[in-house]
Formats: sequence, C-alpha cells, structure tokens
Amino acid sequence: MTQLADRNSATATDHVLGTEPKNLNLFVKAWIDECVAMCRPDKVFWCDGSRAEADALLDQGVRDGVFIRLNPDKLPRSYLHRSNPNDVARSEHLTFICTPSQDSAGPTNNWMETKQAFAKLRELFNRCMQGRTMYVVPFVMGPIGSPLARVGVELTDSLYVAVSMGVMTRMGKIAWEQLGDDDEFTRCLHSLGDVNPDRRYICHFPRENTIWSFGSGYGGNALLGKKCMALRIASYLGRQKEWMAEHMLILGAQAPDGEKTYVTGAFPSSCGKTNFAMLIPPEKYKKEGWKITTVGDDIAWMWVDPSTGRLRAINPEAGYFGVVPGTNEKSNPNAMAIMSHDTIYTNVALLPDGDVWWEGKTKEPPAEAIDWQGQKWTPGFGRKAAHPNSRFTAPMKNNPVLDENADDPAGVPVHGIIFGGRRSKVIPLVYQAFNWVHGVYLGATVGSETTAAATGQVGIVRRDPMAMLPFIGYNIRDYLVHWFRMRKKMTDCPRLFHVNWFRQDEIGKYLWPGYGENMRVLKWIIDRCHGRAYSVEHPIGWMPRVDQFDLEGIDVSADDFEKMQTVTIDDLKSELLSQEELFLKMAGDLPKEILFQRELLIARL
Ligand code: GTP
Ligand code: SPV
Ligand code: MN
Repeated sequence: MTQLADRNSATATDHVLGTEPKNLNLFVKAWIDECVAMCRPDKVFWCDGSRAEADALLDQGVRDGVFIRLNPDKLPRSYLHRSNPNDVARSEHLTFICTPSQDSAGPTNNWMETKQAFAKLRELFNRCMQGRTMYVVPFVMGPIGSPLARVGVELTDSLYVAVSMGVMTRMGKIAWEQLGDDDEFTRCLHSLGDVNPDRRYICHFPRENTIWSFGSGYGGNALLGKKCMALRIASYLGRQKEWMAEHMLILGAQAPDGEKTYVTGAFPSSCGKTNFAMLIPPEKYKKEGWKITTVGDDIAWMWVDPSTGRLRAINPEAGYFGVVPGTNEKSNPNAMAIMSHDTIYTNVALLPDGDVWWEGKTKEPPAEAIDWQGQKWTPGFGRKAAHPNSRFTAPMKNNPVLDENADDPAGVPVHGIIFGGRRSKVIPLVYQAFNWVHGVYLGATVGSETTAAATGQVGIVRRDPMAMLPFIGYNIRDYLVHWFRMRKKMTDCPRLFHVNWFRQDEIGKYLWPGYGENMRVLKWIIDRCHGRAYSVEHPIGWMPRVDQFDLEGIDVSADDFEKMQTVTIDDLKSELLSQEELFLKMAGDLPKEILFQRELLIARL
C-alpha cells in the first residue's frame, strides 16, 4: 500500500498524519472551534493531502468496513463502497437555498429563511459527531493560481467523503497555502447523521459562503466542493463578479491540420457529459489525425478574458465522479482505462474474484455476484446487480486523453457551447442557434427525461435550463439575465448549439449510434464555430445539410438522418406548450429576451 507518488510533498517525515498544521489561518481556526463545540467529535483529523495519508485512510476504511479492497491484480489500489440503500442519488427535494427572502432563491429552488435554517440544522448537528472522527478537508476548486480558483474547507464525519474529496479536488496543504491569512473560503460542514431521509438537509447559505449538509453520504449531497460549492455557491458569486459557473463538460478537439477547438456542453445529469468529454473518434477520424482531449466532464467555470474579449473556461475539479452502468470497452474505453486503477467504486456488484461488474459492462452477465446491497445475486433474480446510479471516483490524471491545458490556470478558450437533453421524441440530433440571444433561449428551454441521478420518478420530461435547474444558487430570473449580460462583455462570442443523442424510433431503439460516433456531430459543430460548413435555415435554427453531414461508415442512411432531424410544426407546437410549465412558474419574471425569442419562434412557424 505504499505508493509515495505525486500528490503534495507532505510525507510522514515532516508532519505527523492528522495533526493540526502550523500557522493555521485564524478565521479557519475560529470556525472549526465553533463546529467542534457544536458537533463534539471524539477526534479531529487534519488532512494534508499526502499519498501516505490517503493510504492510511483507505486502510482505516477497510478495517471499518467502509471500503472493500478489490483484487489488486485486476484493479490496483481500488475499493468498493456500498452506500445506505436509501442514499444513492441527489435529494433535490431536500436541497435548500437559504436567504433572508424567498425572492433571492426564486421559484425553482426550495427555500428556507437563513436564521430558521441555521436553527433547525443546529439541532441536528448538535453532538452528532460523538464517538466519531471529524476530518478537516481543505481543498482548492480550480487549477492553482487561476484567477477563478477558490478555497473551501469541508468538515465531515465520513471517511468515504474525506477520501473522495482527496480524489475530486486539489486537497490538502496546498489549500492552506492558497488561502493564506484570508477569510475568503467556503465553509462546508457535513455529517452523515443517522442517514435518515427524514432528517436529511442540504442547505446552502450563499451570502455566508456556507454549506451545511446533514444525513446523506451521497456524492452530490456530501462531496461539498462539487455541486454545492462549484455550482450553487459559485453561480451566486459568479453573477456578482461577472463570471459563470455551469454544469458543463469541456473538451478539446485537435484537427489533422493542428487547429484546436474547445467546446463546452451542458447536458442534464446522466445525459452524456462524461462520455462526450472523452469520446474516442471513429477509426476514420483517428486515421485522419483527429484527437479529442478532456478538460472537464461535469463543471465549467468561465470568464471573459479582458485582453481578448473572449470566453475562457477552467474545470474546477481534479477528478471524475462518473456514472458506471452502460460503460464498457466499446462505449467508452477511456472511462474503462480511467477506472482500471486508483478508483473508488460506489454501489456496483462484486464478483467472486474481487473484480466488479455492472449492467452493460459485458454482454453476458456473470454467473453470480454480490449485488450493490451486499446480497447474493444471479442473472435470474430479475433485479439489477449494480445500482442504476452507481459511480466511479477517479483522479483526472488517470485519463489517457487528459488535455494538455487541463491544469492551466489560464484555462482554455471556448469556441462553442452545446446544450442537450435526453429526448426520445421531437428534438433533432443537432442544430445551431441563430445567435447568442437565441442560443440562450435554446439553453433556457432545454427539456430532458429525468434519470436515476436524482431520487424521484425516472423518464419524465422536465425543463432543465442549461442543465442547471437543480444547481442555480439564486433566482432563475437573475440567472437568465446574467447569461444575456455576459454577451456584452465579449467582443466575439462562442457559437451555441443543441444536441440530442437519445431520439428513438417507434419501438424504442436509439436512432443515433452515439458515443464515439458523436464525433460526426462534433465535426459539424467545429466547422460552424469557425464559419465553415453550409447549413439549412429551419424555424428552430441552422441545421446541417444532409449531403454535407458525414454518415460514411455507419449504419445510418441519409433517410434515417433526415428522420432524426425532422421536427414537425405540430411537434413544435406541443413543445412550445410544454415550455410554458417553466415560464408559468417564472410568471411575471421572464426576461424580455426570452419572451421575444418565443414570439419570434411562433412567428417562424
Ligand atoms: P452526470 O455525472 O450525472 O452529470 O452524468 P453525465 O452527463 O456525465 O452522463 P454520462 O456520460 O455518465 O452518461 C450517462 C448515461 O448515458 C450512461 O449510461 C451512458 O452510457 C449513456 N450515454 C452517454 N452518451 C450516450 C450516447 O451518445 N448515446 C446513448 N444512447 N447513451 C449515451
Ligand atoms: C449529477 O448528478 O449531475 C452528477 C453526480 O454529476 S453528483 O455529483 O452526485 O451530482
Ligand atoms: Mn453532473
């Protein structure tokens, strides 16, 4: 278990694991003292982010039953974690934005008044860590030295959370260095409590730069740097400071002539960001010399570079918390490589030889396994071996196609922004917005069928503006206005697109092969970003011309393609009516640009 590789330089020789760092920031100290007095942990363990520490914590986790060590010959330094079966996805109905007045949270967020929320949660946190260890996890979101990089400190009584934060963020000593004597860090307090959904609250206090999360150990509810800080809190800060925190992948595409294009993509949870961010081009494109590289797979922070007037992006994370089911050597070989070592699996099935399995990993299921709940499983049982929202946690340095600028504090330029949703009907494979304002309207009206990433019914179409519905930390009205305003800071803006990988035929078969073949769609998008490739004007936007869209080498005919791109006027009318669901919620608060775009669309029909 000794692999004293990279991470930070702190080792057992210059520092005793778990002890308080020297010259601790006084604001941090005062806040932790308060939290300790409230939660009363038996012990406080200060994380330094070293490899030695990670190994020690993993060993501790194995002894405590938090982790099962997997077969080191098949999956070196990898572990399985099983969560409480009532705690397997984000709990949107238990997630709150806490502000003095409800208007700051808006019509799409659950809201609690600040003082009431603190009072309610204080009762829950009171003495909740008795008999437990509190881990102090300092972390940086963003490449070190980036103008947008931000420090957070998470206090948690979950060993799984502490270890996972070490994978997902730039964690440890480096965060204390970045913070210095400053008071500007996100105060993240987390306890598993008794993992009872009736006593589960994920509360955000944007004005206090604070997050209190109680009663869940699940990723998005508990790894507070991710959705809670890097989206809800950051979106609030970004609006004030004129930058953007978005639920987006970032990828680089290098053409055979060396031209590099970066695009970001906002697809709702479990709708293909990770897969798209690391896609492997079809043979033909590889031979021509195309290369796709990953900057990020879930979150993008973007700002306008004042010297060029162009949008740039960083990935605030340092690891992936990816969906496992459906991932295999054919659909996503890069993800398979990423999770082949130094990976924490959550809620997958365990095989007798210490390997793991999930639905879609292999064509033939294994003869037997231990399912995600720890029960004996055989294929005849009629239930899933892995949870549909089972995940892998792995560092981004495991990625064989990590972009050379993924760690660059200056970020990457953004040439295109792609919105997308999971739609079995109506919505075409790809089209382009007429301009920024129209593109923001497309983003604001994204619809998607709900998935297993959040608890609740799966497969219902809901509006998910910019894939941010559950992640906007303030009023959606102000969020949309912020999108429109950002345009004014740019001299030249990215091109905006909409895609749908999930359209189906009458018998429920996907019309588009997806995954690596999405390269063909990306190629058209890249050409459009650079002002190439003819298109056809359609009421909803620019569409590719079928004779110019590359279908060579796949089992999709020109007729099939036309079918995928077809939107009938009747379909559009029902789509417009279904958008009203969101617009009615926003009532008198709809930005006028949205209203005008809707009217223009109706006029084009
Ligand atoms: P979050 O981590 O929840 O934000 O999800 P994500 O947007 O990163 O989605 P991910 O790439 O993990 O894909 C989610 C599911 O969609 C997986 O089961 C994939 O196999 C499936 N999927 C991804 N891309 C495609 C595609 O192009 N076509 C089809 N049919 N399925 C896809
Ligand atoms: C999502 O649900 O969009 C995820 C997983 O990326 S979580 O971090 O749990 O939110
Ligand atoms: Mn996500």
